[in-house]
Amino acid sequence: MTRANTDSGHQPLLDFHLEYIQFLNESGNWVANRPDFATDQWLLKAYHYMVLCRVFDQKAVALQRTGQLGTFPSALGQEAFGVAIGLALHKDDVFVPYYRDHGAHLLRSGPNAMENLLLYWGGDEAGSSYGPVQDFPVCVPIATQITHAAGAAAALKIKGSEQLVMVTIGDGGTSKGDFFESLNVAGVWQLPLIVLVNNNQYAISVPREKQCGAASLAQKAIGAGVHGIQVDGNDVVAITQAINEARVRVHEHKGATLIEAMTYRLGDHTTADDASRYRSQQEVKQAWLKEPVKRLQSLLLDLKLWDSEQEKSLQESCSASVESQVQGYLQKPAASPQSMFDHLYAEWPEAMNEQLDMLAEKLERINVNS
Ligand SMILES: Cc1ncc(C[n+]2csc(CCOP(=O)(O)OP(=O)(O)O)c2C)c(N)n1
Repeated sequence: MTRANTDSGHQPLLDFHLEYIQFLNESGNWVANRPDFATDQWLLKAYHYMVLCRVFDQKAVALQRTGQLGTFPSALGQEAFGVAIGLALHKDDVFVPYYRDHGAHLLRSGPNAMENLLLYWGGDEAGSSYGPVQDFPVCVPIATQITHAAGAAAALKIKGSEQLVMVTIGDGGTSKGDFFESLNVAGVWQLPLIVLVNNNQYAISVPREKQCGAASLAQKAIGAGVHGIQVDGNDVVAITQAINEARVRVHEHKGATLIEAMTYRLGDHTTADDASRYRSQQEVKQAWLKEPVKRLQSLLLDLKLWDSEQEKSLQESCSASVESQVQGYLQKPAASPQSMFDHLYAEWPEAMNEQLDMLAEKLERINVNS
């Protein structure tokens, strides 16, 4: 019988620690050495796209409110999250997004990114056809995208490719089996995968502390044998640094990284939600003090890279480019219901004909009754 050599008989089995990354505090001051990638030009580009994301977001919500768009999930307050992805990903990486990554699409999905996003959220599957061909479409079913991402990462590894996969997921998504299964396989197979969690503190009305009893979501990595880290998700520099470090780990064949980005969802969950029913105004007011756009603007002002004239002209140019893409979207004829099948398969499986027939029958019934 083995006896522990401590009085209580208890010895530590393993020790773990988790790091937290922050470069810019709430006031936009450096709290760590400015990393090399964060040049003046890089900071200005990040700010430009974060402002564009916010202007686009506001317009998309207005379109929904006036009956010109379907349900829309605002990214208000999470602009640094999406924009950091867009800035940090390389062209040949595989991006597997969830549904709140507008900032990433603006940078990654070509000049018609906003028009395509609006088409998608307007119910036209053609809007899913954008950006680098290896990227996956927006995923609304919670956490299913992470199984696809793990599969894609496994395929790349088997092929001996140097490419990596980045998948995004919400805090709520990390409570699902799909998440644990994918992370588990990522650990066992040392997959070239970066899992970026947008911990915006709510899964619709369920606050973070009612979703998971652990002190952080990053520590879920430990159980899977994957590297885990938490970052300030309102700090575009910190998220980018974490993604860059995760890329190095992949290249050094150290496998996957789970990054938990601490954000806050300043808007409703979607346009079908009313967040004032489950959280206080005071809480939201506090969260506005940490928001990412103002934080980066404060830094730019401090660095004398920005002034009120530049702000005015940026706001005007963002509004103009959003407006022109909105016109492109509004002028497209509405897609037929049958078109939802158009972008599903490279080769049409015969078994799907039954569903096509069911839809045709349904449409005929609607037409007869109207
Ligand atoms: C499989 C599945 N179950 C339920 C839903 C309904 N649903 C839509 S969003 C959501 C909450 C997701 O919260 P979280 O993962 O934290 O992401 P967030 O929306 O906050 O960015 C749920 C349950 C869904 N889309 N898919």
